[in-house]
Amino acid sequence: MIVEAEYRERREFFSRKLKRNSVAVLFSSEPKTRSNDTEYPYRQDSNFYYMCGFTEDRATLLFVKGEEKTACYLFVYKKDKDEELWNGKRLGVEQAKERFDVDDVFQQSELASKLKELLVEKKRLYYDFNLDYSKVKLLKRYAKNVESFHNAATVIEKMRLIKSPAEIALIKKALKITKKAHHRALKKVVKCRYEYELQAEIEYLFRKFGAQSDAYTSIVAAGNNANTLHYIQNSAKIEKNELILIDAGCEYDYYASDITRTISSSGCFTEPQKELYSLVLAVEKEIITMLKPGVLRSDLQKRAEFLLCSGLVRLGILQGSVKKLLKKQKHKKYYPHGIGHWMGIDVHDQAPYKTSKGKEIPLKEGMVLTIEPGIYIDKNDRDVPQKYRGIGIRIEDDILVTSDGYENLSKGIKKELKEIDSFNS
Ligand SMILES: [Mn+2]
Repeated sequence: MIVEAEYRERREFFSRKLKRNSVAVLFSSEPKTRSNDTEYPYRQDSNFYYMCGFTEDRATLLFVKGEEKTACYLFVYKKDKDEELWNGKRLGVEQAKERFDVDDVFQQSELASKLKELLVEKKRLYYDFNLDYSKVKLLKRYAKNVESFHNAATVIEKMRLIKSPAEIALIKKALKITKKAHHRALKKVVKCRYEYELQAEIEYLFRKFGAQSDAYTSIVAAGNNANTLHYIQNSAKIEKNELILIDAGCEYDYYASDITRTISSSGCFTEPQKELYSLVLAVEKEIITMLKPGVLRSDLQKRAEFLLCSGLVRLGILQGSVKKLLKKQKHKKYYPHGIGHWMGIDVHDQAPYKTSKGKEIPLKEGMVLTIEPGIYIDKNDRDVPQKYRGIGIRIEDDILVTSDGYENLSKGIKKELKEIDSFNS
């Protein structure tokens, strides 16, 4: 759990980053219609959540900075008996005043007049440049005297790069549940006839152990389906002796986990499957050991590509000198994606990879990223020995960068061949 004192610290840090004579506005996300009068489950805007932890819609955070001091106001939707009958209790102004350590709390209906009053005298306006057009229009209507516009999201997303101990604890909690789910998949796989049955086994455990949802749509891809990188239909029949790529992680209290394991439908790997799997696993393990402060993600990418390409040559999938193959990007056909991404409130955490000057940001203590090499060989790829066709493998873990190295937060989710091969026999 993240306590109010930590949210307050974040708001104070954000305030210090604001230029003098400015207003910053952060909106809650809009409910999204699924059809007619039915909505998708509501999820708070990630940056808004990061700044206050408030999960209601129709809320706004407003920062007003003068020459030095900054005031922070929260706007919340009013308590309304009729609305609460349908959609549940709201906090309302009075309780929000008790819960949030802000300078004042108002009703959301007062926002427009407050903005109008404040923006007459302030020169700078911060808001999320990805904001819905309707809200941008509202802001611009009152911003006639504003001289410059700044992206509030850029400031917050930079803060989100480094995770606090409380955030890491939540990611660990999410991973604890995700671990159980992947182990259940391993146990149930031979009994599942369709990909969705396996998906159900995994997601059953997400909910059973209190995760609010998945952190992204689960990928359960049997056989050649694993070669479609974002395969989410999960509708195909599972055949005997196929590998099944499972990319699934739960979200717990707004924090993601992101784990991929590749297991066998029959519980036993064939020789060619073992060869490819061992290669991907060896690469994944070596890249993880490289993690420490100062390292660049592009170095990890290069090393992973070198190792995978060398392995593909060794197995006779690529021919020629590794150096030349890499130069001509021949390996990209079998490993077309990145080595990993930031993770946190979002599974692909909205945090920068480069500085404002375009320089790559090196790893620092407190960052959390995934490491996820893979090999994908299409069933119709005639350039590859028959025995390897139709196999897609990815192995992914979630890693915390520590002061002198790394901590594998998803350690213990089985991935060694001896742990997952013949698991059922
Ligand atoms: Mn990932």
